[in-house]
Amino acid sequence: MTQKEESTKRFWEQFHGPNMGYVEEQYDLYKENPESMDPSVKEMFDQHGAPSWLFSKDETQTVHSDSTSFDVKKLTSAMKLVEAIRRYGHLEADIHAVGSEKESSPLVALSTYDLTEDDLKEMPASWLWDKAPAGVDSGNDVVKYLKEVYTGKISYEYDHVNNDEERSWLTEHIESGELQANLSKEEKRQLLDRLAQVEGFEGFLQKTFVGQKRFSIEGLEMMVPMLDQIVKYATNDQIDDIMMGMAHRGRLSVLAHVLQKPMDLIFSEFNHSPNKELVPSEGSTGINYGWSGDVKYHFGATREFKGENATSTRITLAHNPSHLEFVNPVVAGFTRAAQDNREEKGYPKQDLSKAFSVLIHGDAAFIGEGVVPETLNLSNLDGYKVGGTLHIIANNLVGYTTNREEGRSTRYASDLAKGYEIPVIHVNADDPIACIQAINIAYEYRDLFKKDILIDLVGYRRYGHNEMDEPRATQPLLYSEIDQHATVANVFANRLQEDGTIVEGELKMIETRIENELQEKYDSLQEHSAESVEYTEMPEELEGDLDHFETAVSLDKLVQLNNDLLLRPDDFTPFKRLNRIFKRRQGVLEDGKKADWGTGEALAFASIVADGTPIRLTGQDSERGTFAHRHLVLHDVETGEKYSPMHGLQDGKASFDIRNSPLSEMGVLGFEYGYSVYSPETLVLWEAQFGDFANAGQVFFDQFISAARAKWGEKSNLAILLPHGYEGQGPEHSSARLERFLQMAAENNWIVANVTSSAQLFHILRRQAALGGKDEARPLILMTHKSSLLRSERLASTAEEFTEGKFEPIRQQPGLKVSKKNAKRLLIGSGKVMIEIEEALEESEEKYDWLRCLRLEQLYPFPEKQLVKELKELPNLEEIVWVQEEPKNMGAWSFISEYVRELLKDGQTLRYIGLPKRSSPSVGEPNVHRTMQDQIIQEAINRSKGGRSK
Ligand SMILES: Cc1ncc(C[n+]2csc(CCOP(=O)(O)OP(=O)(O)O)c2C)c(N)n1
Repeated sequence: MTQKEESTKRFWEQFHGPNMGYVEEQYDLYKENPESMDPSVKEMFDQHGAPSWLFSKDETQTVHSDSTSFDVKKLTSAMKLVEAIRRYGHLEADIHAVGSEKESSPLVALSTYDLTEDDLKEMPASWLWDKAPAGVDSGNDVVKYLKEVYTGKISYEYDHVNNDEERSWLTEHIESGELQANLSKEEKRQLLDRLAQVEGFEGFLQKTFVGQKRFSIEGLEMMVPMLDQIVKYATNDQIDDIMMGMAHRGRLSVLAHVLQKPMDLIFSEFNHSPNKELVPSEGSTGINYGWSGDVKYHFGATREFKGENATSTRITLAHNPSHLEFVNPVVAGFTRAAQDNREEKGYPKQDLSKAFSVLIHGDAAFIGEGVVPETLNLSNLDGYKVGGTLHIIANNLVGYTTNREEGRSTRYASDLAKGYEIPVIHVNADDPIACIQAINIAYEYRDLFKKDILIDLVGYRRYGHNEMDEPRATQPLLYSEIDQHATVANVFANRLQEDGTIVEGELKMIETRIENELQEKYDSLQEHSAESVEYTEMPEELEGDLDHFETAVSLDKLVQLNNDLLLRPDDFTPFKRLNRIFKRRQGVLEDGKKADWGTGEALAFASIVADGTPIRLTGQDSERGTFAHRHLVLHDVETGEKYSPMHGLQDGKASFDIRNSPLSEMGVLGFEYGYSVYSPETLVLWEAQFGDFANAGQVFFDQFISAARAKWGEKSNLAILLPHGYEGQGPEHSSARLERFLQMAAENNWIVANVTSSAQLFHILRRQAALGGKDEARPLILMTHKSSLLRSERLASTAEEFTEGKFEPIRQQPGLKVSKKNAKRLLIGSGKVMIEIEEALEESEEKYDWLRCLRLEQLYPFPEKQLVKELKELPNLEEIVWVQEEPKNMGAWSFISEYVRELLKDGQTLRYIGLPKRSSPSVGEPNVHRTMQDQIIQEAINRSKGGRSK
């Protein structure tokens, strides 16, 4: 009999009389529906199987008539208690260095289960825990042991994890102590030294740069050795990339110690800091990486580390705006980009082992900011997953001056993670060894299950929100405690002294050495470099126009691509009604057959991929397209299998990744931005369902997409597709808020366009792909069309427009024969309204030789050169009229009028035709819209001046 069989036999032998009946009843229940029963009883059967007497010949169990007939209720109570310790032990854990006393919870009290220590002592340990380690003999030992595991300075929450394998792994590795940090004496001394370095660095900055903000790490110093440990494991595992994101707190220390940013560079940034009174809330002005620069707490860095084997691991700390947590999806995008191999056609091949991400959060920000759950929700989706992120909450108990009770409705800052089945480890930042243990478990779990895990590192904040803030005004009691509290290096040194690792005074010596080293570095900096921060100019490459990009494609190639797009795998059964759409695409560009918007877009994508440039396109319902114009993922009606025609291109030389995104703007937009930065050779596109929903991700436009190049030198050629156009569909679904993108347009930071033909779409997308990786790269904000207009002949283009042309920032209004000499009015507009004007001109009987009409297809950079050329050719022009369907305070009017006014000659006027100023962008009644739109159009093409032009 094996040891296990022996133990099982002994276990069942304890039941007698009525207890046996009770157990049998429970076993029947277990067989029927194990999930419905009390987990502790379920565990009993999981562990010991069926009661042995059920299979015994002698139905009346005779064995083991020990004098104590065991009470089954006590046993199940003890099992419940054991289970409760695993589940609720964290409620009694000693995870607070300051600010909270160790609590006790009735959920893990013996009395709650009607048990005494004596009851527990009577039970062999194996009844309650078959993996009880040596020395854990009785039930009482089990309870004591598990209380040490779950209610000490480190504690765990994983009951919300539903996967059985993960749960078992966690239980086993947490309880066996296998992943404990068994540090040698030398390792303990190194750890102490590291903590002293962190404290020494912060202390040196404090005394050398008096009054400057640094958002000190003090109170959470263990963050640095924890990150060291991650780097050590990752380099040994030959991981190519660790992508990190973090906010201001402790960032300088992480840069200095983990990314090894040279101290003298850090010191020089402090030295160059201008007037301290004028600095913004998160620090003083720092060195420039872009041309406008940023405060020093926002810059990232990259560093290469050599592992034990010859390979190296690169750590990238992402640049970060003040907006807390918004860097999270950007880092996820970096990571995914580093994992995807895009070199072959089809979907990219993801290798999860190539990179992983580490995110450090603030305790107030993690639970408070909506971008956090939006990013967590990406973690298990095929299009977005990155094989698990290791999260650390840098929990200093306070958010600026706001206490925990004011900042969250939950017990822990980490509670949000539980909804995503992310295991949580709480650890006391004053216990360095427990902190390393937390990393050991988190690293192994993420590595094995490729899922997120979170460490709630609970410490404190030695100073105020920054070093200029007085926290005693708002947190007097907490700070009177913190003022008395020894630093973690001192706490740890005492412990090491007690266990004989170091001798008295050793920490002092380490501290003196570190201070001398820092002073030496600082002195040599003062002697050798007195250079001042130079004003950096915008790079020249951004100044030129983009006319030199050749984007035309030969007819042969386009015809072949179009034919390939219509191919299906042999055994593929398509949805019949789609055939109509695809039939329309057959033979386009041949025999004078024009290509509509959807075809133009598909040909752009296909030709880009055939050129060897990968594409990633995501957005809500983007596979089909919200307006059903795209259909780049097809579904076999019999098998449900998916097939993308883009993957069947004979000439496909790179991947085409297309994904329906979850219902998120912030998370997804940030992710795609990150992807585009890290993979500059890829054309990444994000599509809003309707353009106005993009404002749910506004922070990414303001803080990253428009400004990252100027602030941090971060390049992206991300393309944003924003359906825009007025049809009376209501205040939403109409306007992509073009005006906002134009307001933010400066220094050639991005391209803003609204194009009116499929060929223009083709060329601008191809140009955007060509920009990738170049110094001229910049994002594209493209207003796109909606609904029926997408299928309109008026957007369709001829073969020549694809094979000969290139993108035209200004287009002549099609179908208008103009006499340059007679032209009195130059009508300029952009987007859908110009297509409606085209219709109106066609319908009208008037001869419009007095009207010159231009479509502004690229609003920014404003094509001034081309417009000046036009104006020169119109000698008798009296007025320039800007027409738009948006209200006057929206759309492009304010932006355009500034440019155009400059170009007016004596006697010429500039006039506005469009809706008056409005607070809400559009009406909700199509008929009302139609009436107003007709008025605008008639006024624009009616010779008489005046009317509704205010
Ligand atoms: C989106 C956003 N809202 C508000 C702020 C202003 N702010 C800066 S730090 C801070 C408190 C953050 O607390 P916590 O997340 O706990 O991090 P800590 O500063 O305590 O490390 C606030 C409100 C910000 N930077 N970003």
